Amino acid sequence: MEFDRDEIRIRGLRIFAHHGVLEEETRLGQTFIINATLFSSTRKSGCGDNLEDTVSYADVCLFLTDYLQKNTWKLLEAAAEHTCEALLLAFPLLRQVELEIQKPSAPIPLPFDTVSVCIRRSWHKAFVALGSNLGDRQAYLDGAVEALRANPLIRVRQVSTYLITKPYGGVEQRDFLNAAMEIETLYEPEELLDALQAVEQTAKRERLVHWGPRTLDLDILFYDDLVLDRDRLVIPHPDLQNRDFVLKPMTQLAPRLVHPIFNKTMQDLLKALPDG
Ligand code: PH2
Ligand code: MG
Ligand code: MG
Repeated sequence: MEFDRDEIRIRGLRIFAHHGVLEEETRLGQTFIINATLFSSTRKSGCGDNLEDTVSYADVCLFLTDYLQKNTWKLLEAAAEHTCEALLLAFPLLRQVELEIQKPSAPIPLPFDTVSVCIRRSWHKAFVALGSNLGDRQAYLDGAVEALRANPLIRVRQVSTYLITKPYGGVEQRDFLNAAMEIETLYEPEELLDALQAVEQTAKRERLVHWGPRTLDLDILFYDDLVLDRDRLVIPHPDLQNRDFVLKPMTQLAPRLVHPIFNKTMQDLLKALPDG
């Protein structure tokens, strides 16, 4: 990870394509100029001198040309967004990409050099808590892991063991089965929440009692080292430091992961619990 800030740079790649809002742009086409910065560790390929250990800039140029010629978008924003995602999915060693798409012949009746959109997109590391205390609890957790594995924008890296835990929070209910998982994702935090809630829905999750029984509960614990407080979503999960059913599986997955607010590792937070 330390060397993921290494950069492989592509400058001035010219691609004739058909993106644009105006009808004549999509009909006639024009030249687009691409600048791309590929963030990927070059340590291994630098020391070993093997092409298989790096992202080939030639392959990326061919991919960009093919992808931007096969598709048409009205907006440069859409072309850039889709192209970044396609690159990050197609090149496994690519952690992050910065992509600029210039349109030097854009239909603007004024003298100008170029217009462009430049965006940066990357894989994010997140941890998700899983819980169930209704029906076939193991089948609900298995199904959730499977559903997330099937989503191309999520890569499941690790799943903890499943733990039977006493209900926490004062509501009388059946014991839970709990776990945690480490993922990499191209989703932004709220998009990840939407994806998790869609999986909860497939388990027929009904929100009847706050903190009450549920077939499937999927909560975002951490997202990179982000601290976020929005109406729908608080990251890190605001109560995880009090929950052994979260800290135990997290200690399996990432014992030395540091909580970005408390500055304590998962194993230290677990030890600090009353019966930890
Ligand atoms: N989830 C809750 C409330 N209480 N208790 C356990 N043991 N496990 C849970 O996942 C859990 C809970 C609200 O999400
Ligand atoms: Mg929960
Ligand atoms: Mg929840």
